[in-house]
Amino acid sequence: MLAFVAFAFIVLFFTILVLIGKTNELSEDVAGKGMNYDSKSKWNGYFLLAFVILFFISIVYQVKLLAPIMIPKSASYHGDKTDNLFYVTLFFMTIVFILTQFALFYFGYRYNQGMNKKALFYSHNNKLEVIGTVIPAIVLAVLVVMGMRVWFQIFDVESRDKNAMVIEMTGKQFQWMARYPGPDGKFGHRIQDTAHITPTNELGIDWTDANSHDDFFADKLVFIKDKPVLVKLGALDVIHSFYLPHFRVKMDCVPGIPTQFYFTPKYTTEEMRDYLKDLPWWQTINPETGEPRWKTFKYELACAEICGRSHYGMQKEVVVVKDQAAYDEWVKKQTPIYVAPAAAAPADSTKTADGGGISGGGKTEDNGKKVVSELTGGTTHRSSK
Ligand SMILES: [Cu+2]
Repeated sequence: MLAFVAFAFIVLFFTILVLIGKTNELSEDVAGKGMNYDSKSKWNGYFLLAFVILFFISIVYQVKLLAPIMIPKSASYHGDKTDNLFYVTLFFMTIVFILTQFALFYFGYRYNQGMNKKALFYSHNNKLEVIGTVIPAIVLAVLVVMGMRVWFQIFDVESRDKNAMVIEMTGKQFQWMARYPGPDGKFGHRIQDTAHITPTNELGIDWTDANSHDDFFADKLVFIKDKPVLVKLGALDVIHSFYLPHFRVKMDCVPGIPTQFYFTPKYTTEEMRDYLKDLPWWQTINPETGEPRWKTFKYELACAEICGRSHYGMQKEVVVVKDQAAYDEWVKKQTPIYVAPAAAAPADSTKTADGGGISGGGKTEDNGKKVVSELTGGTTHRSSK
């Protein structure tokens, strides 16, 4: 409310200023004095100069104010490289921004209109053209080459660690289905046809594939420090975007087009909290929890594609643990999808006609196999894992 009143006040203030100016002009006209262009354009020039100076001061102020609450340092290895790229780009763009914006307003001041001034006709200057073309071309070429190098390093399939931990993320309106391969490290196949994709098996997991029996859905993402992660991405309805801001990871999830992202976490959640503990803003109390902000810091997964009404709700907590043992401990506590069916169905649900209950109520493997083969008539369309 206060913001609205303040905004209304500012609008009113400037409207009154403009009206006073107009009235002034009209009264001068009526008095037969004619327009005093020289003085008016001189004042316009002063205002332009004042504006650009205030504008720069406000930018410095905002950076000082907001920089401490910006996202902290990168929590992944490749993230350091993309951050570095960002800062190099920002450096060049800041120079260009200051020069061009200052020139824009300064010229308005310096060459304001005057009754006795004569405009300079200046059609061409080869030297200026060359400088204005070559310098930006060199700077942009350097930025593009740097960007491509980093891009190829991040997406270099060949040099990937074959032992990377693989998880499968599927976005749907409005939640993430985070499938882990379970202790065996292998995902069960998915059969993407109408018989297998059911309300309780939205991914079409093939229960006849024994690898699927220990796959589980996680309510938060757990990674291991220094262990590479390959995230396989998909979507069931519209485009979503897998975004781990702290890890500088972002990739779209497109229905029908598999995408992926490969990265390595660098700091555990605890280590990141330890780091934030020394930063002033993170020491302030979070009114929601009554504790210092660093204490409740969490890595976060968000959807970065506006995918519908509850887009903002597509979040998950991300935890980085220190070693394999801590991870295994967490895996042990998870319930396989095969045993506990998708969230929609209660744990003791019985078998249903659509086969969705195969995974419910501890059905035996044989039972599952039988139903699946009945449903598919023996033909299966296997998707990639
Ligand atoms: Cu989404």
